Amino acid sequence: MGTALVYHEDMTATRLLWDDPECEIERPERLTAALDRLRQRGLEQRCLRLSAREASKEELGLVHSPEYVSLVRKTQVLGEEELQALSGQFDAIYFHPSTFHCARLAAGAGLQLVDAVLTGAVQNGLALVRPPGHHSQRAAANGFCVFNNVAIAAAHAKQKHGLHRILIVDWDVHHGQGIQYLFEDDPSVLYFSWHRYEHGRFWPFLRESDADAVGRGQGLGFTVNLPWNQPGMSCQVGMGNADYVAAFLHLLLPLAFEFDPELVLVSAGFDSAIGDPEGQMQATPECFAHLTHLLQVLAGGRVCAMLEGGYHLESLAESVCMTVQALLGDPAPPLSGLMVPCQSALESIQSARAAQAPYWKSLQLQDVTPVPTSPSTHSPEGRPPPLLPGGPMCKAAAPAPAPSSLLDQLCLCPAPSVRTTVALTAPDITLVLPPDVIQQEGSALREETEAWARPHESLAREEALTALGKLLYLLDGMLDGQVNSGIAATPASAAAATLDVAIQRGLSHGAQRLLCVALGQLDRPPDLAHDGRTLWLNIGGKEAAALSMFHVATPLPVMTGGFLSCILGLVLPLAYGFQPDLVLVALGPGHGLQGPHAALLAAMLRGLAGGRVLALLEEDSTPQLAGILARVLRGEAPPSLGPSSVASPEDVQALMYLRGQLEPQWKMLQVGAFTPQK
Ligand code: X5A
Ligand code: ZN
Repeated sequence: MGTALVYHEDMTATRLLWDDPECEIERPERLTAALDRLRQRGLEQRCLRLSAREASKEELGLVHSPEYVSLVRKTQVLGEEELQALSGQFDAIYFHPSTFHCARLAAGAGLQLVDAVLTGAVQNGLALVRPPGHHSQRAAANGFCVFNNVAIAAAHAKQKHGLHRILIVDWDVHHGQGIQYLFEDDPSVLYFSWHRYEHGRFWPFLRESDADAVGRGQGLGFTVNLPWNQPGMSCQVGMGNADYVAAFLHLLLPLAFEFDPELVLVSAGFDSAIGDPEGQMQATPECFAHLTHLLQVLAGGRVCAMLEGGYHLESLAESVCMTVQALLGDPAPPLSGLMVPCQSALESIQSARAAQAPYWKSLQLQDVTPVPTSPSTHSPEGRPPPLLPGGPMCKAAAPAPAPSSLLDQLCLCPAPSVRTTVALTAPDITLVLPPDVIQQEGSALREETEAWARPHESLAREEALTALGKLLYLLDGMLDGQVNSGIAATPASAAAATLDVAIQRGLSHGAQRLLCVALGQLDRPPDLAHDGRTLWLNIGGKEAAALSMFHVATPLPVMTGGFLSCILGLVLPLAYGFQPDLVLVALGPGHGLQGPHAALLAAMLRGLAGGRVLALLEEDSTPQLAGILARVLRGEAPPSLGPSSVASPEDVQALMYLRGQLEPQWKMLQVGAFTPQK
């Protein structure tokens, strides 16, 4: 569907005309550096270029007072001294004769982006703008911000497009207090901001930036603040990749899914990236690909990002590229560094969760349910006692229309750039693997397939052998980097054996760490080595059990809410902690997953291993299921799940139990600073 890039070179005009050490970092090169890098990387060329227009007086009036707008208008004709005097009336602000024009273009760029996305012209996009917006208030400029670009875009989306639920994610390192003030009593706008806070000792030094500011009146619970405080001994410098991902998994995303936004606006400041003089944080540019990727599972992928801060030109340019790459659907590069959130970050996440818990069902059960303790689980291999009764019954799948003909061909779809994907039933098949590559008697692949199949009785049949041959061909393509992800079909009777071979083959052909997410009745292959190279996660086990830190089983959650907490609270924290270089996701017998749930799982797992995800489906899966998986693996957004139900008490218990078992080894599972008692 496409990604818009909204820009106008006039926005490079505004600049600081006098000496002001606080403001000098907000300079024109910020835009040119970002744009040049996008061109160099060939990313700009892949976007739909839109030229920014000026926002009208009425549009600015959606959030600003007429008096303030005319005050800014008058700066066009002021001399340098008058400009400086007026600037001095605001905190961290400079005006330039071009400021009014630039600020109207910046706000207009956001409006064009929102219009392009909401009319369906594009799926998502980025507006590269100056001056930034999120500190600006109804009648005040603040923190380099003149008009509140993102707030105007949100108000416009409500007024002109009739939206009822808009999520604003402010990942700039400063608190967007301007956005908070404008929507604090409005339940139709959920505002999330993380920010350097240091217990109030960091600019803008506001009490209302703390986690206990949660909105007011009808808007209670629709303001979410995550203040980063001075990191302690465990992390000397600022927050890093693990802290950011943990904040998304354990705080933002549970609320966002419950909110079910129709549109996501991002106050995309990159002063939260490594190297920035303001933020002093540690997150690498790749992290912004992950954050963007994670947001794309919301609102049917309608994500509009608008530049806010970001003052280290190199870090800014790289981070902008990562964001645009993710918007284009390219897989995110793996995150570097140990994925262990620091203590101070966990404390912040915990206090924000506690402050929000009264307003969000997705946070309630989890934090009040005591963690079940188990007497015999001190050794990681020690089997915990059975805790839960049998998993929920899976609904029998509806009879599939003429399945074998659809799932019978293996199709390779080498897309441009990195996002090469293999699929079975994608509507846009570009290359079909000739069946004789696999079936030819005496061909190398045929012989290898037979060798792999030999130990498995269930792989003796010709159909099973052919399916295995296709899968191995596909897996090789992925391991050599020719294709990025894929879907392979297996006969139901051979699901376990095929998966077993896929794991062995992956490990013997270059995968260092292989994550296997097995849905339904699939047991861990008995001959699989316990060497820490494979993380086996079965969703659909009879009971929650952590047989080792690399062998985890949990029942299939019954409700959407339970499914989401399983993905966000268990699967992704383990996956991000493990840092696999290959992911297998197998929908085995009785997996019971509906298309949208399977799509969400696949879409989110695509954030791991550079998007190297191989999905194994049963041959008689519906073509709809195969199609939807093919699309998300190619980078399309999964459909939104709609309003989510609450997790069942059993699902919450299973999650809490596993968290208690696994937290000591898998630190990404932690949702708070206080480890549950053992
Ligand atoms: C948009 C933005 C920061 C202002 C910092 C003033 N503003 N010390 O990042
Ligand atoms: Zn900032």
